[in-house]
Amino acid sequence: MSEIIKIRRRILQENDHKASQLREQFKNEGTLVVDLVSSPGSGKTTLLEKTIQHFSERLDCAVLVGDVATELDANRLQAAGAPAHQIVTGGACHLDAHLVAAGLEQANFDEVDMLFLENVGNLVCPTSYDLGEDFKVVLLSAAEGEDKPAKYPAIFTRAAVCLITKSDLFPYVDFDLDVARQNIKAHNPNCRILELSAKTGAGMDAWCNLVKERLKVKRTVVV
Ligand SMILES: Nc1nc2c(ncn2[C@@H]2O[C@H](COP(=O)(O)OP(=O)(O)OP(=O)(O)O)[C@@H](O)[C@H]2O)c(=O)[nH]1
Ligand SMILES: [Mg+2]
Repeated sequence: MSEIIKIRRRILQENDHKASQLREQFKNEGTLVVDLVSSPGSGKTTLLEKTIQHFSERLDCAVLVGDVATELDANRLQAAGAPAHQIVTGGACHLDAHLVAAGLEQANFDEVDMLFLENVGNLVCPTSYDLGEDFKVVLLSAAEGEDKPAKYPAIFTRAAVCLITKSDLFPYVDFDLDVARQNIKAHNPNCRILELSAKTGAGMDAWCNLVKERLKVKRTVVV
C-alpha cells in the first residue's frame, strides 16, 4: 500500500472515531443532525434560512456552517433567527468530525432539537467524512444539469435524501427531471428525492415534514 493511501486511511479512521463520539453525544441529547452537501451555490443556506423560519415557533434549530472564507453564511442564518456558527476552513474543501466538535465547543449552543451542518460547497470531498450526522442530504439545483448524479456518484450513493432545488427555474433551464431522478436512483434506489423551491416555498412543507418525522423516529428509538 502506498504511503499516501496509508495516510488517507489513517485520517479517515481518526475521523470515524471522532464521528462516533459525536453521534453518541447527539443521541444522548436527542438532537437530530443533518449534513447538507452540494456544489457551491445550490441553495443550502437559503434552504436553511427558510427551514429555520418554518420551525421557529415549534422546534429549536442551530447551524454549523463551513466555508473556505468569510462568515457571510453564519450572518445570514443568524439573521434568519437561529444560533449559527461559522467554521472557516481556510482552504479545506469539506468539514470533518474534528472541525464539527471544535465548532460546537466554540459555538456553545444550548441543546437543540435539530442541528444542521452546512458543508463546504463541494460535491466530492465531503462524501467520505462522517460527521456523526443522522443522515446526509445532497442538493442538486435545476441550473446544474441532470447529469451530476452520474458524474459525481459517491455523494448521491451515500445521501439518504436528494433535494432538487430551485424548482422555480424549471421553465427557464434545460433540466430533465426524469433523467435526473433516474441518475440518482441508478446509484441509490432508496434515496428519497424531493423537488423544492426555497424561493417560492413550493415543496418546503414536504422537506420540513421529512425532517420532523426523522426527529420523531430518533426520539422514539432513544427513549
Ligand atoms: N431562483 C432561485 N434561486 C435560489 C433558490 N435558492 C437559492 N437561490 C439563490 O441561489 C444563490 C445561492 O444560494 P445559497 O443559498 O447561498 O447557496 P449555497 O449552497 O449556500 O452556497 P455556498 O454556501 O456558497 O455553497 C443565491 O443567489 C440564492 O438567492 C431558489 O429556490 N430559487
Ligand atoms: Mg451557503
